Amino acid sequence: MSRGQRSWRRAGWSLLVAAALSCGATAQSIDEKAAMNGSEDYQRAVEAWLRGLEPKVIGGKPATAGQFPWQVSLDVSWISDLYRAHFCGGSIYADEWIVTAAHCVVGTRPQDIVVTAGTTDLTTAGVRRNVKEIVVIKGYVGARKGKDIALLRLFEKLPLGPQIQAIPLVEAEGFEDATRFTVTGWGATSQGGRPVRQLQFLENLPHVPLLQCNRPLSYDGAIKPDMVCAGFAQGGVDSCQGDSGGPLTVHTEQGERLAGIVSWGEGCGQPLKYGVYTRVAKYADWIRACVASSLTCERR
Ligand code: 4AZ
Repeated sequence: MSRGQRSWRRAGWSLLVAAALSCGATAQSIDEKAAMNGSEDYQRAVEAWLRGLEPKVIGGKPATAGQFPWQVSLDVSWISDLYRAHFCGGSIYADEWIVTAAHCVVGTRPQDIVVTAGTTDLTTAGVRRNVKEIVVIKGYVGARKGKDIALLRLFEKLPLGPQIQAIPLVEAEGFEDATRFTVTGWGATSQGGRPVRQLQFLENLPHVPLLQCNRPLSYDGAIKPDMVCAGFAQGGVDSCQGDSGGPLTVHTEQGERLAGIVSWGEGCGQPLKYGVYTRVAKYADWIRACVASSLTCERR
């Protein structure tokens, strides 16, 4: 490597470290001076650690039956292999209403989707329901532009019980810096991987304030106020493809509350590329209006 290349690399590397440090998530465990200097091998080791070591995402754990009774799977209705049919997640808002991401269902007809509730294992049928109506919010154009929210009205009510429960929406639109979320899904456990059979959960996922998520090395201003970011600066732990539409929850004194919907991100588990979620509290009035009268709420 030439001297010039080396100093360029060093500058880029310093930026990465500076960005990671200013993100705070690694600040307690990183020695700033030591990370910026040191031999190339030293730097390589720190860099590998900062980058999360493995491109493996989620780093989640398998859920037990009834642990996330609001989680549903959206399945392609005409694929009989339940595992292969899974294409997105969703959350039970009420016995006949599912909250999901607009990007999961836009351009899809109700008869193309079946909702599976009451199981953590995709290969176990649980309770299945056809969809009567898909309500995509007015103004939705693409997940990266925001408004990534939709509702599914089921043909028949779900039988609420220990394994099937609705989750209330979080009331506050904002979150403390120290908020920790939980995300669940059957999505890929590695970037580009296949969905998994057993529902996975990831807890203690740090909230990432909008200002931080909008920094140049993260999303450089693309994060809108109706999005929430969550994850670690060093990456390695994240939601991924197949988790979309599913719940990001927060623990409150009253119990678990729906805080977000898995929406998008650049890759999965990449350093500084946090997971991006729909900020559900911004749409609480819209959801209530649709549930009261789906024909008159603002829909696409
Ligand atoms: C996706 O492609 C996707 N890391 C969902 C979530 C994330 C990235 C991609 C967040 O559906």
